[in-house]
This record gives sequence, C-alpha cells and structure tokens, in this order.
Amino acid sequence: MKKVMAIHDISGFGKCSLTVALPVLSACKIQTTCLPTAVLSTHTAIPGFTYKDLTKDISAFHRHWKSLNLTFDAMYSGFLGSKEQISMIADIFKTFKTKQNLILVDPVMADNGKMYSIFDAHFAKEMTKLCKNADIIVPNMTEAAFLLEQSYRNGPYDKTYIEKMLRDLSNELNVKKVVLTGVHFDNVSLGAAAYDKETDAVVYGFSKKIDGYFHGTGDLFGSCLLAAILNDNSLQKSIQFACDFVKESIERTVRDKTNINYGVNFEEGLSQFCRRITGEEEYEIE
Ligand code: PXL
Repeated sequence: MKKVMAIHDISGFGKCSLTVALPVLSACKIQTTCLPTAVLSTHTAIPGFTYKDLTKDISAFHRHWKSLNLTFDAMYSGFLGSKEQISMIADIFKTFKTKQNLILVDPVMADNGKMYSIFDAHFAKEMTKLCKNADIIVPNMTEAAFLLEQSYRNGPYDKTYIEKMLRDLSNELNVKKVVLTGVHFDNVSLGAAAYDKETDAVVYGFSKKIDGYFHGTGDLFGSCLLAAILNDNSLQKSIQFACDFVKESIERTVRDKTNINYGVNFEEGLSQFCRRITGEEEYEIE
C-alpha cells in the first residue's frame, strides 16, 4: 500500500483540508498519516471560527515519527497554522525525503485575489521557501500571483499569460513540476495547467465551469491529483481526473442545494473516482 503524510489543519465543520484529504486518500487505498497543523471549529470563511494553533506539537510529532523510522511515498502539505511552521515542515521534508518519494506543496493562503483572513503578505514570502523544497506545487491563480509578487489578474486568461506564469514559478521557486488551478480561457470551461521542467511541456485539463465559489475545492483537487499520480497516471491524466471529479462534486452540491461554504459533495463519487484512477473503470474524457 502507498503511504502519504498529509500536513493540513482539521476544520471540524466545512469540508476542506484534512477532512477532505484523509477520506480521498483512504478511499483510494493509500495509507495516510496525519500531521494536523491547527484545529478549527470551521474553516476561516465561516464567521466565529475557533482556532487552536499546533505549532508547538509539530517537532514532537517529527521526533516520534523519526524514531519509528516511518517512510512515505509522498508528503503533501496544505494549510499551515503559522509562519513558524514553515521551517518545521521543511525540516520534516528533509528527514523523510528519499530519491523516490514525492513532495507536493499546495501553498494554501489565498483565493479570489485575496489572502485568507489570518495570513498576510509576509506569510507568502515564507511560503515561497517551502515551495523550494517541493517536487510539485499546486497554487491557484491568486497564490501564484502572491508567490511571484505580482498583482492578481482576473480571468479569462490567455495561453501566453498562463505559460509564462508556470515557467516563472518553476524557475523562481526551483520546482520541477507546477500545476496551476483556476485556469480558464473563456466562461465555459475551468481547469488546470501543468508544467514539467524536464520536458518544458505544458498540458491542460478542463471541465465544464459551474458558476459560484465552492469552498474546499482546492483541497479536493490537490488530494485527487496526488491519489492519481501515486497510481502511476501521467500528470496530464491526473489533472483531468481531478478536474472532472471536482466538477462532478460541485454538480452534486448544486443539485443538493447545500450552502456553498459547507464544502462539496465528494463522498458520493469517491468509490467511482478510485476505480477510474486505478483503471478498474473505463474512463472517457468528456
Ligand atoms: O481550503 C483551504 C483552507 C484550509 N483550511 C482552512 C481554511 C481554508 C480556506 O479558507 O480556512 C482552515
């Protein structure tokens, strides 16, 4: 069984971060070791959330896991509770990095042109340091702008803009693979673009765009992407699997008329997603 260390917060209510990564990876038969970075009553977009920072616990987790000689096929970080955590997570990466395993960093900090309420521009500077340790980074368009210290641009975008952004991120952060989410060239399709420095190639994955801002979809995308990659799918196929599954989860949420702040209905599609990425179920791209 493949093994992943998942480094995210636990938001008790409002599906995102560990309450998405853990079920997705487990359903895909990937053993998941959780490093919670903070515990919240809800994610930060729901007013009144409680917040317990776990920075002080991280080095104890690190020491204990090191003493157990744990090994991982991938380490996957998302929402970090404080700036101080960034160097601690970089140390964890150093301890458990091997030639074969994969570090995927989702630089969770912003969306829709704005930083999440608990972060500031200084946090973005620190986040660039963590990205420099990664094999793959998965920023959305807002996070990419912050990482490059550029101002955010609303879409639709064009290929020149997206492909320059991918190459700039790869060069400035010294990362081999970059997956940009929230890419769209019109108002019909939405998806992701992936760059591989080794081949200098850019590939795209798109699904039908559904209007509205649905919370937690970045974490769902990252978790699905990692699960697909660990099942030996190409980067292009992996982004397409992830885009389609996020879109289908949004469609179920719209059908159910759930509050879009509460997270998307991914649960109903999970077993099918797992069959798709393992090749047990034929999958035709729409
Ligand atoms: O989905 C990203 C995310 C993760 N964790 C927490 C958040 C957010 C986005 O708002 O608030 C706590």
